[in-house]
This record gives sequence, structure tokens and C-alpha cells, in this order.
Amino acid sequence: MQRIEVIDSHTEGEPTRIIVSGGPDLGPGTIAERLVVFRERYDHLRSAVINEPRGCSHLVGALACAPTNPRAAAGVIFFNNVGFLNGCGHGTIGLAVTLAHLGRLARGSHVIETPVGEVGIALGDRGRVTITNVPSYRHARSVEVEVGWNGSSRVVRGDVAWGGNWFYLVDRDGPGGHGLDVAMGNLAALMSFGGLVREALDRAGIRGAGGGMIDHVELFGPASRGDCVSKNFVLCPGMEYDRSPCGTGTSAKIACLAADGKLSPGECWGQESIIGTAFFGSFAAMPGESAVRPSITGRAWVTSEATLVIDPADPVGHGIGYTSGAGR
Ligand code: PYC
Repeated sequence: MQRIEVIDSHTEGEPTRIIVSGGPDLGPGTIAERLVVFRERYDHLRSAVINEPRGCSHLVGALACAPTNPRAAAGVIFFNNVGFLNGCGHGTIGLAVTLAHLGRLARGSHVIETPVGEVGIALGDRGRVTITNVPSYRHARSVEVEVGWNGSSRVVRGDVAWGGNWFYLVDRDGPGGHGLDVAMGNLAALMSFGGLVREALDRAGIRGAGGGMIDHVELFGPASRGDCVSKNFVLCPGMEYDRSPCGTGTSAKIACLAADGKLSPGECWGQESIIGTAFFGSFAAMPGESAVRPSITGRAWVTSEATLVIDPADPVGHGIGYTSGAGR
């Protein structure tokens, strides 16, 4: 029997399951190198932790690791139902609250080592955490892609931006706007439109810098909350939507607003999620660089402490439908 201890939390509605002990030994490399080892040798454990019958498709997983960077309080590798994530804002907020719950992190400022760089965290009261994300930037503005929708073809226009993952960001209104109601009552249409946009981007060879796959699609609409400027729907890889406003997605949005001169350094951007929760973000300019450094504030709560048991005789012990190498 293999036993893996996890702590579950949610950040503004989006769940994170963090392996706190019993995870794979990934060796002494950097966090980015250890991600490769995880993917190549232990993908069955990713699936076992996240997928049914132990988990569910919208759960995001994380392995808390010892950092290699002496300034970092912890290292982390994020994964989901189909593979590994570069970064994860809601998950980093969940990690901070989980480590505090375990008595491994004191209130105050710390550094977390992720596969895509250092992320700062400021752990406050009652589960409130501010992350200072990796440098974020708009890679390409007003990129058009043809999408088949409701029996006809239409041109969608959006920005390609990096916020720790690659995003394609589309406004509701204006030329190339998605035109959909960004509301829970319209979830089926948002999911299916987002999936078609992602497929169309891939088919058209539209990528982020260095050929990075655009695996997140972010659709915007007007906010319902008075303290937010905008509401989003974020389609994640694995055909699941983010219940939170998505930390890396809000960072990508902030980078686009900064590039357009629509948000000033330090000015607050309230981003409402599809379920009505919110992140509050701002950015600091990076002198001499086109990237900005976004800060995102949200809250997380621990929801369970558990030991996962994997019986080698269990035919679906590594997740229903798991096939070797699925997460590559
Ligand atoms: O908060 O960055 C985020 C995130 C990415 C995927 C799910 N959540």
C-alpha cells in the first residue's frame, strides 16, 4: 500500500490538493528539473491524487517540496487532471494557507520557488494572502482566429499574454468580442466556446513566446460586484473552468491593461470570478522591461486533511481511465 498525505483547501472557490508527505522523491534538481522527473517517472501518482475515484477533474494538485533556492520557504509543483501547470496563483495562495495550517509558515513575507520563477507571498490574517507573481507581459495584441460557432464561422480577437501560464484573453464587446453572457447560467456555452477557441488557436499555430502552448482561454464581461471592474470565465487545460478569478489569468489581464495604459502602477483591479468571488490585483513596473510584476490578493481555507491509500491491486488505483504517460 502506498500512503500519501494531502491537505485540501479552496481559494475563492477553486480547490487545491497539496501533497505534504509521502510524495515521490524527485531528486536534488531545481524545481523546474524536478517537474520533468515528476512528469516522466511519476505521472501515475499525479493521476492517482487528482482523478476519480479519489479526486475530481477540476481539482488542482500541488507537491510541496524542499526549495533549492536558500531564500525560499518552500518549492511547489502544480498539476491537474491532464498534466502539469507552469504556475498557479490560486494554488500558491492555497499553499501559503496550508503551510500556515501545518505550522510551517509564519505570518509575513516569504518566497516560494516554482518551475517558472520566484513568487513572493505575504501571509496575512484569516486566510488572506497576497502573491507577487512572476514577471507578466503581453506577447501579442489583437490576434485574430477563426472559430466555428453555432453553425457558422466567426473571427474572434484577443491578446496573448503570460502571467505564469499562457492565456488568450477575449473581451465580450467590440470587434472580435465573444458576445457571451459571462454568468453561471451560461456555463455550457462558455465551456464549449472556450474549448473551440483553444482548438482553433492550436490549429492556427498561434502560440506564446518560445512556442509555448496557449492552454488557458479567458473570456471577460462586466462585473456584478461593486468592488470589481470585470468578471471572467477561465477555461483551464483538461476542460475545466477556474472557480476563482485565476491568479495567473488575472496577472495576464493586468499585464495587458498595463501595456494599454489602462491601469497605472499600484492601482487596484478587482477581478470577479464566474462564481462571484474576487481577486484584487495591482502591478509594479519593472524599469527597463516591458513586463510588469503583478500582485494578487485572495483568500483560502483548509477544507480537509486526509491520507490517500493506493492499493497496487486496485484496477483504477491510478485514476479512472489513466493510461501511462497521459500527463506528458
Ligand atoms: O490561479 O493561476 C491560477 C490557476 C491556474 C489554473 C487554475 N488556477
